[in-house]
Amino acid sequence: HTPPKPRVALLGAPIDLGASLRGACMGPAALRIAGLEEALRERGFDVEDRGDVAPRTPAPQVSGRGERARNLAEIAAWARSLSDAAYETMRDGAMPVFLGGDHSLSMGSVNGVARHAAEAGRELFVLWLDAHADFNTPASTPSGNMHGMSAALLAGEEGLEEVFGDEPRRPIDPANLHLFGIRSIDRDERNLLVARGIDVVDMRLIDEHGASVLMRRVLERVAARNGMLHVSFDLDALDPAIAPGVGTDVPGGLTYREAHLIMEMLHDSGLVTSLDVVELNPYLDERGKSARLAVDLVSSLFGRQVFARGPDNALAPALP
Ligand code: B3U
Ligand code: MN
Ligand code: MN
Repeated sequence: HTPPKPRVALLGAPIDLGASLRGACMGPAALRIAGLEEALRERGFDVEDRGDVAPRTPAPQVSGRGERARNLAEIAAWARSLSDAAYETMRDGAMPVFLGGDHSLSMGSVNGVARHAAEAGRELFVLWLDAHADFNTPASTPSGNMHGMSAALLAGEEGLEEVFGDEPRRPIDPANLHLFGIRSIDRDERNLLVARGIDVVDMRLIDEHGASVLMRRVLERVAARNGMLHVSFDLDALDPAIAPGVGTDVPGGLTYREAHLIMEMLHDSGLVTSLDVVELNPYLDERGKSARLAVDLVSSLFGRQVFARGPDNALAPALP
């Protein structure tokens, strides 16, 4: 008999008030039009598109921080409903894939995943693929944009208590946050990253050592601790030449080949239990190029490959 197909739930989060430029609210629609659901079905998954998550009504007691945390009440309304959606999806045994939307959505998605992991007695790890560290707080931010604060909130930094208010907030262990692909950090943000000892794999490290060595280092750590792995994939981690459809592009990003390798290694690890695909801005894209690449990369993460790899994949194939 055949084992049951793994279940994947697609959840749209059309949110763009966390960014400076509008347009990422069209991201979920573009990912759907680019064929995400069909691509996953082709990989043998039981895919359910749950449509877009509805945000809560913004709570009046969320006072807002003006220019220090722009649109705080709206972001909080999204974070609370996304947290519940992530938690409930995982509790019901499906793998949630969040379609963004700007990166502030991960405040909700990862918080919900962390709630589930805690209940299941499993340790949660987060791989944050991004050009930016997203480790600002209202005190450090130069822009007030909340998509630049999501990793900080998730790692338990202060100043964003109003996002969840009295609702369950479950920070992740800062030692389990792995930033990857980074090449743009603000001054005070850098100081905070250093003070907290966050693992930052910047492009210099990737250039010197290669993406595979640095990925294996993370994957081995997660596997050794029987962890769950959430991947938060900001498309601006990719080089803007291959993914122009993002609001804050930074040159010198991951190449097409590096990005696919990362996704293939994630698949082979068998460790990924939830995913965000964020910051796709179709208003800035070029004829669907970034949306299609995103779907391609997610296909790799879900197992599409040219040739199956064995468990000894860390070694180059032996010659006779
Ligand atoms: N670090 C800057 C820029 C930024 C962060 N995330 C994105 N842009 N996408 C900030 O505004 O916090
Ligand atoms: Mn980001
Ligand atoms: Mn980014």
